[in-house]
Amino acid sequence: MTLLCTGYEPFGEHNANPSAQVARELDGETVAGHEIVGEVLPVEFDRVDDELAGLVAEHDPAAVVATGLAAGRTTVSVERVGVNLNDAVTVPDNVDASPHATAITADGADAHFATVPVVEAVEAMLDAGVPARVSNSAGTHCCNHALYSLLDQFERSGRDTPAGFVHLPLTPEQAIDEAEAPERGGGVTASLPLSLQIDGVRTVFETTVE
Ligand code: PCA
Repeated sequence: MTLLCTGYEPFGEHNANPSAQVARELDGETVAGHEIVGEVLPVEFDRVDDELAGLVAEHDPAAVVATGLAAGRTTVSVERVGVNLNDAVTVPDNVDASPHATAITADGADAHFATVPVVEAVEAMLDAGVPARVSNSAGTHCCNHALYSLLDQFERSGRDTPAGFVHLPLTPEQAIDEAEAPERGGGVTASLPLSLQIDGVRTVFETTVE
């Protein structure tokens, strides 16, 4: 079977998205006899559900780990919960949709817990030297939408495939590119090298399927 790893396109003020880079890098790797399929999703609230459903139908994965960028985070963060809420806050999606306090699914549960082993995955990353933590909120943008939608689709269809979401920090290259006048005392946002981010997401898959 396969393992589905999704990343997201760049969005908002960002010219790159490390999650897309991670998905592309992991594409074709094998973990515990399963081949990782890496795919990049559009940052569009209205397309997330169908894109994920299509990828699951196409690849029939043994586990799904979706990933996205959360600039400012200091670690690889494994999300514990997806909530039934869309709010773009101050960052419209890539087709300028900006939902405000709307449900993802009108008749859905308020929240779904991730079904990957969240705590064990974080412990394994820490053991492997990857700065990581459990996160108790994936926010209300497309990343939370992906986590909630995956879990909701699986619950409704009775599919017991583990699914989860990992938020990633900026890469150092991106943090430098986005920094404003650090030589004058301006800040540089927290970052982690892409290689550590890749190790982290691979470890989440290993913990889930091994
Ligand atoms: N991060 C955003 C959406 C796409 C992405 O990579 C989020 O955290 O929801």
